[in-house]
Amino acid sequence: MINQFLHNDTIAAVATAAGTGAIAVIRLSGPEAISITNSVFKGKDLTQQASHTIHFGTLRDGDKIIDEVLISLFVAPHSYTKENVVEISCHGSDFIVQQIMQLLLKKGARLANAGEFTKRAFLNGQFDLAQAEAVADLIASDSALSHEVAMKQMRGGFSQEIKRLRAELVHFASMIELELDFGEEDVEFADRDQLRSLILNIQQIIRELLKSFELGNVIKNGVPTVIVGKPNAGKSTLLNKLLNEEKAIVSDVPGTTRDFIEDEINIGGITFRFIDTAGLRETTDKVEAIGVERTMQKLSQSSLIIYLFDITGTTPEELEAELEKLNPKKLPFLPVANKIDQATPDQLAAFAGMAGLVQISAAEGARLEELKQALVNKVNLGKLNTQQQTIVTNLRHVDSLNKTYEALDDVLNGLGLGMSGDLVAADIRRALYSLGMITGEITTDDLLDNIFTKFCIGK
Ligand SMILES: Nc1nc2c(ncn2[C@@H]2O[C@H](COP(=O)(O)OP(=O)(O)OP(=O)(O)O)[C@@H](O)[C@H]2O)c(=O)[nH]1
Ligand SMILES: [Mg+2]
Repeated sequence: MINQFLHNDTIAAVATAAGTGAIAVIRLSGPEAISITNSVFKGKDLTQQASHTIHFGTLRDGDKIIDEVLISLFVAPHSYTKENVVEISCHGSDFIVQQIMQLLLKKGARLANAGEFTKRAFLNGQFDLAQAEAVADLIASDSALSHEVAMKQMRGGFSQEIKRLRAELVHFASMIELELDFGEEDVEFADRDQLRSLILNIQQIIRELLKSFELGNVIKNGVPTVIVGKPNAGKSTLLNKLLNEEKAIVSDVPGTTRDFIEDEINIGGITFRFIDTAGLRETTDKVEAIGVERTMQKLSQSSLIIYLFDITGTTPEELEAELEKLNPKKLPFLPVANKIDQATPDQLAAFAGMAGLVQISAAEGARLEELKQALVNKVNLGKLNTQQQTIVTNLRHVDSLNKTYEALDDVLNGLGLGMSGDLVAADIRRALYSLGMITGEITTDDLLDNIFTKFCIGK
């Protein structure tokens, strides 16, 4: 599918983030990328230069010099998009960048849409759809693990696995379709037992991939960790300490926090999304009551609960009862005793033997490292081997895998009932269709729009 003229317009966009920086990069892609740049460039004749070369010169609007720049040339098909690509490195002022952009648009370039460079790269066969999506994940990656998983997907690990499954199914689909050509003669080219065991095998692999999404989701989106407890337990104080920022209001008035407040931090390579909530109590205050309601909602949506209590005002029995009441669904939780700085030796001793309990002073920031370690242990990514295991991180892929699985169930049922080849073939094709959606062998305009508009402009 290599065809540099698949798109006949030339797109341009700023590839670096807005704001003042040392340099900024403007990128062009399309048949006229080099000639348009050349028309405003004073230096060597860019149309005569080899691919992968860099040229110093000035960009001019008529006689006016806009900037001194470096031009990187990538001649089709040896570029990210497989089209002619130019990258202009200019000085990082928004004003200069806008002047250059206007000049390029005046000379015939079109402003690129979000993700359009990567979309062109995909359409021109540079990589498949799952790899293109990984480019966005890579840009968004904010922890060692999310980076590692995105990098692996971008380099094609996940795609290989899907393509292998698909190729095996294609083989059977074509054998069955061959039978259909023979019509009356009652031949079986596709060995039904072999087909059945292949499908069971593929389903097993799909189950593992789907299971990996639990982790994949954590890696990509972080672990939603809700901090709950009675009013004045010190929840907001703890949130602020964890974030190292005065994010939530702290006061000695019980019922200070009404809405939930959340932010992310990275602990030991894992992103935790901490959510501070309104303290739990019966209240007649209308606003606070809504806050408590929301706390209960957040509680059911989170993956991990920190139950924070004031050790100076709580007995072990009260704690047990509270946890029982709060967590009927038995979500993973971490009981945390706060205000040990003010606790009497008796109060500390009362909780000393309690398994899994962490004791801290949020106000003094004491023993926070222990708390962090306990959080990491709870998520337990220790078992994870990101090197070997393929991890699904994308909801769209999960959806396609589920649909594939269902279609394969139908194939198995069909085989069990001795259904005719054309019906079995139709179910296999349905499975192929869903699998093909992942890597982009099958695409629709809507699907592509959906994926690429989530990219930033210039990528
Ligand atoms: N001595 C001591 N006081 C603390 C500690 N942590 C919090 N406090 C105090 O406890 C009071 C309540 O703290 P907050 O963080 O507002 O408590 P909260 O759990 O968010 O309370 P609500 O938002 O009302 O539910 C404040 O006066 C804090 O300074 C601690 O570790 N030791
Ligand atoms: Mg609070």
